[in-house]
This record gives sequence, C-alpha cells and structure tokens, in this order.
Amino acid sequence: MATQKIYEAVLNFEKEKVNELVNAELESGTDVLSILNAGLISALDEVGRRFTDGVLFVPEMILAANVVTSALEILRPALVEEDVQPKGTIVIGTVQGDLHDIGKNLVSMMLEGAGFEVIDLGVDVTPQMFVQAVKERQPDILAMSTLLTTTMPMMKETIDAMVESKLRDQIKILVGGAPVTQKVADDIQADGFAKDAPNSVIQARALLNL
Ligand code: B1M
Repeated sequence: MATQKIYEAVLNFEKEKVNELVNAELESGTDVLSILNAGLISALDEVGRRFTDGVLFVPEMILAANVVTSALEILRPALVEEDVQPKGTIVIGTVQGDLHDIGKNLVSMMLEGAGFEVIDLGVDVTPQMFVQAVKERQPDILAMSTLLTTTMPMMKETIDAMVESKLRDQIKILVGGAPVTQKVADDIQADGFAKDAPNSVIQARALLNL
C-alpha cells in the first residue's frame, strides 16, 4: 500500500521522497486522514518505540519530526478549507518545558479548517504567556497541548494562573496530548479533553455550543 511506502520513507528519514509520495497520494485522491494516520503518525509512533527500546536516539527523532513537519505543510490545504464562516477564537500552545509541536500543529490546522481563528503561541509557553495572550486576544477557548508526563502539571499551573488573573470565567479550556486523559482533564478542572485532532474540533464545537 502507498501509505506503507510513506511510513517506511519516514523511518528512513527521506524527506524528499516522503513529500513526493504524499503529493502523489493527494493527487490520486487518497483520503488525507489515511495519509496522516497510516503514513505519517504511525511512523512517528514507531520512532517513539525505537527510541524507548534504545534503537535510535534524539537526533533521529529530530530528523523524523522534520520529515513529518514538511509533509504536514503539503497536507495543510487539504486540512484547512477556505471560506468557512468564523466560529470563534482559540489561543493554543504547547506548555512550558515541552518542545513537541507536531500534534499541536495538527490540532491547529484542523481547528482552522473547521472555521476557528487560531492564535498559535508555539512551544514552551509559560502560564504568564498564556495569561497575556488571553488578556490581549480575548479568545473563546484556551487550548493546551503536552506530550511529556513531566510537563503535564504545567496545564494545572496555567489554569491556576487564569484563576489568579480573574480570566478563568471568560474562557473554556481544552487540553490534549499523548499522556493526557479525560481523568487528567477532570482533575485539573479543564472544560474539555480531546484525544486527537479531529476530536479537538468536536470538543471545541461542543464547548461553544456550535
Ligand atoms: Co519526544 N518524546 N522527547 N521528541 N517524541 C515522546 C513524546 C516520547 C513518548 C518518546 C518515547 O519515549 N517513546 C517521550 C515522552 C515520554 C513521556 O513523557 N511519557 C519523549 C521524550 C522522552 C523526549 C525527550 C525528553 C527526549 C530526550 O531529550 N531525552 C525530549 C524532550 C524535549 C522537550 O520537549 N523538552 C524529546 C524531544 C523530541 C524531539 C524534539 C526530538 C521531537 C519533537 C519535534 C517536534 O515536535 N517538532 C520528538 C518526537 C518526534 C517524539 C515522538 C517520536 C513523536 C511525537 C509526535 O509528534 N507524534 C514521541 C513518541 C510518540 O508520540 N509516539 C516522543 C505525532 C503527533 C501527531 O502526535 O503529538 O501525540 P501527538 O498529537 C496527537 C494527540 O496527542 C493529540 O492530537 C494529535 C493527533 O491527532 N493532541 C491533542 C496533541 N495535542 C493536543 C491538544 C489538544 C487535543 C489533542 O487540545 C488542545
């Protein structure tokens, strides 16, 4: 299968080949989500497994991440439709101490595709940076991503900072990322949890009663 070729090319860190294969699949009408899930994301999951097993190391994780980031840009137009009516504003970022942004970027793209205005603060976003952005941009939703168990507490710290700044009641808070669960979201009193990017759209709509 063609998505298998994409998967293998990511694991071989072949950026140009992955881009060519992704373009070819888009042109031949392959569903964008199967390119994404079966080709790109499952390859990163395998990279993670090999990292855990000590078969590959951080430099290879960076290479694989760069390959996938490049391919995501090719998928962007298919994920972000034009001319969708504005649905609300979302400030999003990866929490302090965490540099992972592929999942967060995917979530941003799908939210944009669903008509939300997305203000992306990037990675390693401190609670104070989130507070500042909420004050300035007055979003409907604050969305936080994290991939590390060690940085999960920063979600709670950010929510606490919203309470201290008297901003908590003005926004809905949506959280997600590999180690995050519904229970974590409930424990830190977030308003919503999404397990993946398509689900973040469903949750964002539900939070705003759309
Ligand atoms: Co990192 N890393 N990494 N890494 N890395 C993981 C996360 C890890 C699971 C690998 C492993 O050990 N098997 C592990 C975390 C262990 C843990 O805490 N439980 C890990 C580690 C340990 C580390 C370092 C500490 C390694 C080191 O230096 N010794 C280090 C930390 C750096 C830091 O952040 N301070 C590190 C560094 C890196 C790179 C920089 C090399 C690179 C990231 C590059 C980048 O993002 N630009 C990297 C990568 C690529 C990975 C893996 C291999 C892939 C992550 C990824 O992009 N997945 C990862 C292993 C894995 O996940 N299988 C791993 C694809 C992406 C689409 O999925 O981000 O999960 P994900 O997003 C999903 C959902 O989680 C959800 O939607 C997306 C799918 O639709 N989602 C949300 C995400 N955010 C959401 C927000 C929402 C809703 C849903 O609402 C707001």
